[in-house]
Amino acid sequence: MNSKSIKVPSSKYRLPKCRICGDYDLYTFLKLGSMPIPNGFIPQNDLDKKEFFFPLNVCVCKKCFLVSLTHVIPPEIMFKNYLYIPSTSQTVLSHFEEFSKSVYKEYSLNNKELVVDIGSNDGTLLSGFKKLGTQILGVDPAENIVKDAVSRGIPTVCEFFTSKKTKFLSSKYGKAKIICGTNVIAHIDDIHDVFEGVNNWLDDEGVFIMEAPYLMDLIEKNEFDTIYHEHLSYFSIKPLKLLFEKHNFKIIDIKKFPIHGGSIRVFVAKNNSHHKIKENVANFLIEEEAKGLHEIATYEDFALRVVKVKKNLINFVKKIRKNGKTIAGYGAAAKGNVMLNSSKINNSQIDFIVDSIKHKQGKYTPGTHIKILKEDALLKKMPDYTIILAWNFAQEIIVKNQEYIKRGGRFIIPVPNLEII
Ligand code: JHZ
Repeated sequence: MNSKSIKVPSSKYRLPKCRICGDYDLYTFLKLGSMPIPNGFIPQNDLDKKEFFFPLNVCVCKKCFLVSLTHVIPPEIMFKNYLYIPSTSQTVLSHFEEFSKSVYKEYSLNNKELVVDIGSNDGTLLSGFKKLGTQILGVDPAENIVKDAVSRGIPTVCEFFTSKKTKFLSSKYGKAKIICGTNVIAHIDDIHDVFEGVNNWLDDEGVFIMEAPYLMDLIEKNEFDTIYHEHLSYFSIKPLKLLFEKHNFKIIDIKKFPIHGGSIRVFVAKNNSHHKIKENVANFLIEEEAKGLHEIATYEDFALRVVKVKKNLINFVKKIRKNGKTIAGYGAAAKGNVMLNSSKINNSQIDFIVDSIKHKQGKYTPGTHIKILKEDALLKKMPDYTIILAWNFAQEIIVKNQEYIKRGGRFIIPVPNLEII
């Protein structure tokens, strides 16, 4: 923090009760400190403007075991002008291609049926369904990104998804056979309203499909930096099942994917629909219980490991800077900003970060003010070490940067435990 930093008091934006079951017994197990919103990249001209720092703590509900942030920053602050774009990563493109193809096949979709995507971003997922021939419609509040999506031929309504709006959308566009929500349900505070909306819009035999990072992976692999202001909830199956039951839905299937450090794809249908519940749904619940996701001690142990991971990175950075070596970052990911801010590593230790997203290039990272450059800066500047802040794409990044390694550059992966490649 510096003289331009404004710390938002902890009394503001507090989560009053569990978002799913409404219980008040919330146990805060990890405090990452105050930091700016993680996608709040700063243009050079704004560097001397005020920067707001919001608390970043995480708690678990002792009744239903939903993990949530203790504070809820208004969505207008985070999502109206958004800089996260999935289509820049080959890993994400392949993942979404598999998504559309497998869903199209499994639910025997046809060219009359409508697929809706909540938080459709630049339309990457919907473009797969479009190619397969279904009707498509995106709903997303980010004005800058919706413009891009529409110009690429992805019809998109620029709105937050609310139950009130779904009544109108459903009558205008017809019932949806599939409604998707990938990496978006965790971003919404009033999830009960979302499922009221899904109920309004979804065909009686339709399927809602959500995808989100899985709490089990987050805990087991020390992925603490995926905890940030945008992600209000960290899902496991037990609280999700309760949420869906409250809205007369049933979970019919769950699949696991390695994307974003480990994600679950949860398939949900109306209680009265013909869809049968697959056996694996019960297995998820059994495994969560067995692995301690319903015990406070599991969360306390995780918090202790987080302290270790941060300490290892801080000590490593100090040591190599002391030896006169240079360090860069790879991927100005939101999670990277959590890693840097919570470890208090800034532009005095990291010289620059490279990133493939055009909108991020030339800007500075929130809180730590490290300049973001194009990916080709890595070979031009040849830093001795490069921390892969977008560690979820480490494989893709290492494969395409063999020349950097050949010339003596070394990659660092900070989680689950610091690793030098
Ligand atoms: P990436 C996002 O988090 C945002 P973030 C969101 N809140 C969410 O829920 C999670 O994903 C799941 C760059 N990069 O995707 C691009 C390269 O430069 O991990 C991105 O800026 N070169 C919706 O922001 C960043 O890394 C490459 O070759 O943590 C990755 O960000 C590749 C592959 C990526 O998301």
